[in-house]
Amino acid sequence: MKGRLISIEGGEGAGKSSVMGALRAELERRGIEVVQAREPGGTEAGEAIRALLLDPSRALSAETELLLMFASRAQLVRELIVPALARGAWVICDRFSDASFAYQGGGRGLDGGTIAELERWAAGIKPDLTFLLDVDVRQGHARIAGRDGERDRIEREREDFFERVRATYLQRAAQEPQRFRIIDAGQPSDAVLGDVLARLDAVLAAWA
Ligand code: Z5A
Repeated sequence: MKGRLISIEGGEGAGKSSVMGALRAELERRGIEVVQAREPGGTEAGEAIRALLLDPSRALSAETELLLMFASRAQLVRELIVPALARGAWVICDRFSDASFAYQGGGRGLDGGTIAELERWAAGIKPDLTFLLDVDVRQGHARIAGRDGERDRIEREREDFFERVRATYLQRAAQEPQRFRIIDAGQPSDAVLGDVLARLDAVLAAWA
């Protein structure tokens, strides 16, 4: 593969949207073709799966939820990510497989070995670089509390669920320090974006 895959992870209200925008602008400034995606979703089939996954009126088992996350991912990888990487584009993805380890593994308590097997079989690729936007659960929640519209199926989970999600993300980052960059996302936006771009600069220098 000629391109690179960069994922952005974190809990609710971590600020992934603005980080995605800043990364895209910086990479394009350097003359790199950027393709942006989100999970679950990012393809026509994936967006249909997303609607099912987030619909608060659905009662899904944890196993169904996990399989649907990977169904969406399998489609995204084959339809969008691999073709983009093959032609040399860089893909920045709002969440990838680490989210399944964090939410379905840490949050729901599903077996990490099963998730790793699905990652190998259904996704087949891992990000080259992952920014983990780490924010206190209550602080992140407060940021999105004022949003219009009802909360989706996963946002309705209790605080302890999101504490386990956060802990699992941090555990994964500790296990793979060469891939992860942990960003203190509790800071004001300007500081968060500054940290992300500084870390990106260092990684690009190492990859050059
Ligand atoms: N999920 C899963 O369970 N398993 C999987 O494998 C995958 C996903 C791939 C996707 O829904 C849900 O699916 C998600 C995980 C689960 N569920 N949850 N909960 P989504 O894409 O709709 O949800 P999200 O990814 O959590 O998005 P979010 O809550 O919107 O988070 P965000 O994108 O990081 O937030 P934001 O839109 O960038 O910022 C939120 C607000 O905070 C906004 O008003 C900003 O202006 C404000 N903000 C951001 N940064 C700051 C700072 N630094 N200071 C002050 N205010 C800030």
